[in-house]
Amino acid sequence: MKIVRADVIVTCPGRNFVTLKLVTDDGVHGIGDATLNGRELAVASYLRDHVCPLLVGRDPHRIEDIWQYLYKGAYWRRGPVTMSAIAAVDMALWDIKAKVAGLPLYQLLGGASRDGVMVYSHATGRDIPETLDRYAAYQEKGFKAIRVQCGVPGMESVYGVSKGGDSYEPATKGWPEEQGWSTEKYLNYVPKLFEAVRAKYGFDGHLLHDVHHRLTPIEAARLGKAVEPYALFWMEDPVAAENQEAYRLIRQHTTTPIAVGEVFNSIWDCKLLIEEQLIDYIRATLTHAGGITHLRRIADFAALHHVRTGCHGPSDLSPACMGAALHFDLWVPNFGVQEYMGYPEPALEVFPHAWSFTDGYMHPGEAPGHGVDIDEKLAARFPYDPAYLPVARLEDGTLTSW
Ligand code: GCO
Ligand code: MG
Repeated sequence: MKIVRADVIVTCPGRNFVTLKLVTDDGVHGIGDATLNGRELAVASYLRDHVCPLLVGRDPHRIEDIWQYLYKGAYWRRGPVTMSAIAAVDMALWDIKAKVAGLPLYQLLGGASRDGVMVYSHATGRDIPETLDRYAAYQEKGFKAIRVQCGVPGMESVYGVSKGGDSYEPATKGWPEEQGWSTEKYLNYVPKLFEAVRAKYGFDGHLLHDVHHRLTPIEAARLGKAVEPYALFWMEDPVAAENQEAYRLIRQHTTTPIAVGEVFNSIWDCKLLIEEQLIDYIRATLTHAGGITHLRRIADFAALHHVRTGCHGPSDLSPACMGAALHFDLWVPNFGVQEYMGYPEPALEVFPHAWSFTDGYMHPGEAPGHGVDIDEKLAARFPYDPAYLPVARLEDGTLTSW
C-alpha cells in the first residue's frame, strides 16, 4: 500500500481549520487536524511545502517510522508548528490503518477501558448570577463536569467570557484585540464564584476553572489555598509553565489539583511537571503534541506518576482532533476528563462525524477509523478568514500573558 496524494485543506466554517488528507493507492483516505489558532497558514505551508512531498510513495502502515522520519529528519525538533504538522500526518495514518482493519481506532489502541468519555464544557457569564444560570443549563444537558468563568467587576474583559453574553470564542476577526487585566481584581473576586456554585448546586458536579497563565507562583498558591473548601476538580494553567520549577512552590501550599499543558508540544515539555508530580492532569492533546503516537507516550509516562489525562478540546481544534481524541480517551488507562467546547453548526457539517453525547459522556462511535471525515466541496465554500487571539495588558499598559 502506498500514499498517492497528500492535500492540505484550509477552511473557515465558523472558524479556521487546517486539515491534512492522505489518499492511498487502494482508495482509502485518512484525515488529520493541523490547526494552530492564529498561526494556521504557518502549519499549512509546513505541510504543503515540506512534508506532503515526502509522504507520497510511502507505506501508510509504517506510522512509527514516518513519525520518527518527520521528527528526527527535520533536524529542527519540537515547537507548535512542527508538532502540529507531524500530528496531522499521524492522525491521518491511524485513520487509514483503522479503516483498512475495518475497526474503530480505539480497538487498535487496545480497546475500550471505559463505557464513555466524561467531558466538560464551559459555563460562562458576565457576572455570577448569569454564570450560575449557565451552570444549571449544562447540568440539565447531563454534564458531570463543568468549567466556570465569569466577568470581574472593574475589568472590561476577562478570559473565557464573551462581552455580548453569548458563547465564547477566543479568536476575533482582524488583528489581535487588546484586553486589560488586573490580577488583584481577579484574585479578590473569583473565589466568590466557586462559593456561589457550591452554595447553590452542592458538591456533586466536578467544578473546573482556567486561570489561563495569568498568575505568579505565589499568587497561584494563594488562589489554590483560598478555593480548597470548594473542592475544584482542577485549577488550570495557574502560571505560564516555561519555568516548571516554579510549580514546586504552588504544590507546597495547596491541595487544589492542577492541570497544565495545553500549549505543550512534546514529552520533553511535560517531563519535570510529571516526574516531580507537580501537576495532577496533563492537558496536552493530539494536534499540538505530535498525534496519537506521541500522546500515548506522554500518557504512559504520566501514569507512572499518578497524573491523569485532561485533553485540551476547544473549538479551535478541529472536529477531526475531537474524534481522534475520543478514541484515545476511551482507551487510555489513566484518563481524567476531556474538554468539549462544541462547534459552530457549519463546522459540524463540513466534518461529518461518528461521535455521540449521552448524559455527560461522549463516545467516538463504531465507524472504522477515527470516525471524522471532511466534505471538501462544502469546505471550499468557507475560505480562510484571518482571526487572532487577543493580547492582554495590565492597567498601566504593560503587556502580560493572555
Ligand atoms: C481552554 C483553552 C482555550 C485557549 C484556546 C487558544 O482551556 O480551552 O485555554 O480557550 O485559550 O484554545 O487557542
Ligand atoms: Mg485552557
